[in-house]
Amino acid sequence: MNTLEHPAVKDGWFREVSNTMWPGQAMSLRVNQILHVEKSQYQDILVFESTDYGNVLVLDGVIQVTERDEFSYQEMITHLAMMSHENPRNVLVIGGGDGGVLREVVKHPGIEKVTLVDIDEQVINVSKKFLPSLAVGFQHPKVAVHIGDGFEFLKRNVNQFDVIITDSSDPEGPAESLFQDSYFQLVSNALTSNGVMTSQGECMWLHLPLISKVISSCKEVFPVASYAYTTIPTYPSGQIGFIVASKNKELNLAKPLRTWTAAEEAEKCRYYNSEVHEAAFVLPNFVLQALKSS
Ligand code: SPM
Repeated sequence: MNTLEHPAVKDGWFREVSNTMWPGQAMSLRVNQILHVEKSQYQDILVFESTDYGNVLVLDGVIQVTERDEFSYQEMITHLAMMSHENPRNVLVIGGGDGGVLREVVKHPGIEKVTLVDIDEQVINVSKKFLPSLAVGFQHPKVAVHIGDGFEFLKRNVNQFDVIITDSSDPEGPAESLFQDSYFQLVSNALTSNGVMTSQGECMWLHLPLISKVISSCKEVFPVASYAYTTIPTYPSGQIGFIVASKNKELNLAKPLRTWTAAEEAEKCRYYNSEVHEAAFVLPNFVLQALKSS
């Protein structure tokens, strides 16, 4: 009999509460069984099987992925950047320990190397066990894994990567440094001349001051930077954004430089296509207004 317990699971429901990041609201998912509970060196790790969203990975009480809707986030954070570069060969993923972004990057046949840097090896191990459809990304022969701090890794790598994807958790916890001004300078230094980056960019319904600050930091470093977003039912308010920026000053981020055929799009992706790429940069007025000063 499974006797695992976790403080965020009560009466058969998981509840995602954060009084600082999304006060007064909480996403709940019905739990079939708790699969894994652990305190790693960096964070609290919970994996449970839900009744309707497949297996769910939770770090420090915050949903990172569910098997049912993860494709929306992983495809968008990856292909918004990859399709904005003419020929991405060397790619860096910071965070992304579940492997889902790797799975998406290697859908581009021109890839020569993908390096993933995650601080917490236990997230990778747990994902390999409980999220095999994401962790399949680790099996690709062009993938190299480095366990360590992404911020420190960037300091040692200059002018190396065509695309850098920062698939982080939220700024409260081990990912805090990945939202700082100095982080984006390091990302820029590590990119090649027309390099492109995407970063987990938080929710426009909840975090506009943070988004505005991050866009403003990126605009100091990159000639083009913008906010784009996707819909996803299990992130707070059903929406999450991406900070997209490039060293290519001619680039219109909202027009992909490369496109797949409709047949390729249908075969490779469940969410991303070239029209969704363009639409992701169309922002409502309250967001435009808030980002005006950034
Ligand atoms: N590969 C997927 C990892 C998920 N990384 C992003 C997780 C964000 C979770 N918090 C969302 C809160 C939005 N404000």
